[in-house]
Amino acid sequence: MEVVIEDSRLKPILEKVEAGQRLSYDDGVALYQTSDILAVGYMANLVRERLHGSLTYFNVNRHINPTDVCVASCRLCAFGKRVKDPKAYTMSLEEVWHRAGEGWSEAVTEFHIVGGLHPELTLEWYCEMLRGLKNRFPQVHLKAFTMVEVGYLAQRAKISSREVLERLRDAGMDSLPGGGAEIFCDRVRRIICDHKITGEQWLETARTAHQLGLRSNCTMLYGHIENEEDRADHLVKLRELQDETGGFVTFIPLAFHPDNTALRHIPKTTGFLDIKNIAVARLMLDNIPHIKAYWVMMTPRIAQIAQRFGADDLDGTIVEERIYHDAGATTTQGLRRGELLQLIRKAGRTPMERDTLYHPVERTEATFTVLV
Ligand code: V47
Repeated sequence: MEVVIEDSRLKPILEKVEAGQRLSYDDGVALYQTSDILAVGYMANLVRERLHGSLTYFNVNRHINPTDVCVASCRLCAFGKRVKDPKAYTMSLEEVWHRAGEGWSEAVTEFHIVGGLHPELTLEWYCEMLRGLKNRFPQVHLKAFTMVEVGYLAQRAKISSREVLERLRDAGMDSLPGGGAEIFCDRVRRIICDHKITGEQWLETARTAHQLGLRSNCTMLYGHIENEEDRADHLVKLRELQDETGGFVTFIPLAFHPDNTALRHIPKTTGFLDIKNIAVARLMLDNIPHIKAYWVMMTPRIAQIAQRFGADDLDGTIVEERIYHDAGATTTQGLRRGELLQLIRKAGRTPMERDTLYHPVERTEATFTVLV
């Protein structure tokens, strides 16, 4: 098929994509700089269809955020609260277990568990939470704790991140979500999240998790004060680690939501930038199997279009989302399984329900079987 390329800088990139060759950091910058979204999308779709054909994956999951108390006070975040803030909350273990059971009729296959950096909750408390969830919901995959939470628990318990990961794994943690990576560039990190672990530490913790046999996701926060070079650098660093460990399952580009944050003067991202980030990620991350268009963050409408611009996943039913809604997300809190199916089918894609590690899930009414 003859592709119309408006931006001549993209021609050598198209040749590489057609030949299945790896793109360079400079190619990444050029892709971020161009306005030729159709050419970028054409290339990303080519790669996406090579990998996944017409399938779009989704899962039936539930988010659980046990606490919003956080010592980090990141400028990018509207979710974290000071321990003395009257609006802050921390669930008891019983509440976490009870909350997990709500919405059970949809036969959840994954709990996605993340929270703030609480100065008093101990590693043992988190292990108890995981054990309690596994006892009550043995068939549900526990995708829990960002690399940032792992780093903080290690600091507080005065043990290594490796030991924390081992303890959490032994208590029932099955994999880790991709949050907290933000953008690896120190200059930007100092402004948007200066009290968090460094980019290097995030990568090192992910490396350790993968060495222990745990899989994880990865993310990049865009649309704040980063530039195109910072984004290309972030993707190349993830790609390098993936060459080494093979432990990343899915990449999720996260659009910055400014409301109620210390960076509220920054305008919201546009649909154009959101789609571009999906497509460039698909092209640069040739060794990460899945690119997720997280519908909460990009809206179901844009996440649906993204299925033709490089994405092969929409995330899941979620049920109750706090991090983005505290920062001004206007999307609904959760979607029903049927709504996800409809979005995917109307994009001309074939829906495939998956578990966290992309095993197909087969359903009869409210029961399910993971086909391993
Ligand atoms: O770690 C925080 C980001 C992340 C804001 O692994 C913000 O499957 C935008 O990581 N505006 C949490 N972003 C979400 C996340 C995630 C979501 C869905 C699926 C998966 C997965 C992971 O959201 C945080 C931080 O990077 N974040 N505040 C904000 N105001």
